[in-house]
Amino acid sequence: MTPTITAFERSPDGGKGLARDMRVRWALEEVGQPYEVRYVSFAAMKQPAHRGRNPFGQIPTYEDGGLVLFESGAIIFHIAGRHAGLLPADADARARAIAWMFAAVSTVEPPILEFASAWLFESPQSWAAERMPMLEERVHVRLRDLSARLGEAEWLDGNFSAGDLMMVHVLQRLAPSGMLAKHPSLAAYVARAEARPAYRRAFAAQYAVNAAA
Ligand code: GTB
Repeated sequence: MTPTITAFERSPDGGKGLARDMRVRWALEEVGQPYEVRYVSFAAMKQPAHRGRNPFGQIPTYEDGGLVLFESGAIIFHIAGRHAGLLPADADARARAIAWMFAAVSTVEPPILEFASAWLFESPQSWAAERMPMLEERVHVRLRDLSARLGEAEWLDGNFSAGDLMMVHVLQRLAPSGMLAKHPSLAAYVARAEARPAYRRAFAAQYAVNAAA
């Protein structure tokens, strides 16, 4: 059965890969699984039909037969569990790759989201200029540690995995800020991932829809 995912009818970034359906498209491309996309407007996301897929009224979601999933990390974990290519066969290596998936969403992403939200929405506030350096430094702390662990390696733990996929997409959220450039090994890590054919196909698919809108 061909799975169906949901994505923004019109992505606020114009389809430049920042919305989280990109993670799911990318994972599906990595494993060679064709998929269909149901495009939803902001209004439709909050309607009962979509809340049945995601109680928080958000994208992405994933449907396959009777299975309906939300949360990009859970969706990627599900895809990686059912197809070869995103998680190692060796049990210990698999556990480490899964740890990187969690690290991406629960250790690295929170300060990035805090920073990105402040940058986008709080700048008119009188206190914003005082708060931003603190938020920026919290991001740099994580990036320095991640960069130290990555070292000269191509990927976080052996071959490219779902852990890299999640981490790269989390880091890409910093692209508009230019902060990643201060960590050249991470910038190169992201660029390596973006050069993957599966990433390029996923990006092109998301971009095409938004360019046509
Ligand atoms: N934890 C959930 C997951 O990982 O699946 C978070 C899902 C989520 O944040 N979804 C966002 C959403 O549906 C889209 S991805 N927002 C609509 C709403 O809440 O009403 C976040 C996102 C949106 C837009 C950009 N952008 O344009 O740059 C980047 C990221």
